[in-house]
Amino acid sequence: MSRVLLVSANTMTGPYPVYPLGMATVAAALVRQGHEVRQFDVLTEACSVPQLRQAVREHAPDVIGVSLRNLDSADSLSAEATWSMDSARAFVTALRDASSAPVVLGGPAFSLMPEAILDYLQADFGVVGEGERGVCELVEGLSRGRQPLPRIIDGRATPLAGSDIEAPLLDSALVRFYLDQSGMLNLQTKRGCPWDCTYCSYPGLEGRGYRVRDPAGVVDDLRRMQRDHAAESVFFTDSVFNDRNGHHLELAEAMLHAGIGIRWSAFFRPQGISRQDLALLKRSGLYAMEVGTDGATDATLATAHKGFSFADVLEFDRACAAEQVACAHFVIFGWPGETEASLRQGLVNLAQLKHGIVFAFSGIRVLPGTGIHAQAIHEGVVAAADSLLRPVYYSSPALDPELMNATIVKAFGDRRDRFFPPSRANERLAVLHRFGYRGLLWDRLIPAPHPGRPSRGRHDT
Ligand code: B12
Repeated sequence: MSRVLLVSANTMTGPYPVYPLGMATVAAALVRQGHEVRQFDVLTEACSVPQLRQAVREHAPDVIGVSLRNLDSADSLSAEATWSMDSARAFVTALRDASSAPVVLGGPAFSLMPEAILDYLQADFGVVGEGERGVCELVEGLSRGRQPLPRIIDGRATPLAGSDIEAPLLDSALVRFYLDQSGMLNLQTKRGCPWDCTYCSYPGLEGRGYRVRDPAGVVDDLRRMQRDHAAESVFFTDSVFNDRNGHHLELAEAMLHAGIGIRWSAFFRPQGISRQDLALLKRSGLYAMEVGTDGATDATLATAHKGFSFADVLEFDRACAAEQVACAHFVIFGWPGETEASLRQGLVNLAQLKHGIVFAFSGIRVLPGTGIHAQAIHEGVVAAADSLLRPVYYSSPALDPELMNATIVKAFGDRRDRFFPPSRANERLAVLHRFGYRGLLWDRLIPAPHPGRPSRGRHDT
């Protein structure tokens, strides 16, 4: 048995503070193997280095694991200000000062550029991709003095079956903090993403094949969240919730059958979802959808390899309006080949969305191994050897970024349901938060229906 201190180093609070689910999942795997685990979240401790040192003194760990969730905001207009690797380095330095235990890194940010982050943070080991097996292997190897241990273990090499995905080990003190801050917990119902969107890191992080959890297991976790923590709302963190095989519908049926009654939200793909599907999902507790629309014209959707057209997006919008489910479209401008004409067409297209909020991004965060990365190297935007640790953005050379940004600002005007840059929404959400509202909050910004249209009903969060 080893003593393991896990540290979530995430300091970001926008759009709301997110429960450190990765750390909780790794904690569950370690506890199952008989290790003694303490979970420390820098955010709940006001990012205080002295508190971190005290946790090290109290727990006297044999191994320290640090979970790295975000590199930066992935929004070109706020990325530098939100770059998280310096604060993560300060936490690792503090851990090293306070303890001689080896430091193991993991988490989605780490997995995107492991070598560069391991070097920058001066840590000892890292696990890329899913962490359950890798972290247990390392902790056991270290306790047995096994030599040499690999500096980086690739957790994706031997992926867990869906049925073996751990239920997270939630920490009551952390749960209280996050329920107070955001009113919501989170849970993963499957891993993997089969889509091929050119900018996206998700298939690289979780693999391309779906690995689905048994709906009964998910229902058990939800029940535990209700029973032990009085949770009323949850975000399913799957890369894309509506999968082609209908697992999401089976899960909705299971939640309904079990009478769970928890309110939930997730990421959706705006395609292949009928009104009946939406009605079922809504009956099971769905109240709002975050939609990976990404492109605003057929041309940019094709460049992004989204596999759907803007007509699909409009059909999805109509279904959401008819079923009264709030949705937020995340849209990027600046795709390869984007011109002033395609930008203007995209803005006209977005104006046709009657029911949803739009968050628009300017340029695309270049992440290793993505199609946009190859394009950026090809166009000389980045050197092939660039680690991409510091935020780098791709934006079409055929469109001046300042003109693009000014055109988006003008098109959105003072609409309450259009946000550019996306960080503008955080200010609005913070106001709602101060008034005591909890939840996603953007769903409260959808304008009331016009007279003569059917009423939407309230989306209580
Ligand atoms: C769901 C999600 C969201 C939801 C979260 C909702 C919620 N209530 O939880 C929302 C929409 C709010 C969101 C927001 C943001 N997100 Co997000 N999100 C995700 C997503 C899809 C899943 C994250 C998740 O929970 N996975 C499930 C858990 C169980 O997995 P995990 O954390 O990866 O943990 C596993 C491993 O990483 C590893 N591990 C984790 N910790 C540790 C520790 C150790 C020691 C070890 C060994 C292993 C290990 O083991 C775990 C179990 O296998 C990922 C992409 C992806 N597919 O991973 C992006 C992702 C994490 N998000 C990202 C970003 C950028 C953001 C935002 C900054 C965007 C923005 N501008 O608002 C914000 C930040 C929010 C915040 N306050 O921190 C980036 C982060 C990397 C980067 N580019 O910087 C990702 C990777 C997507 C991307 N663009 O590449 N996000």
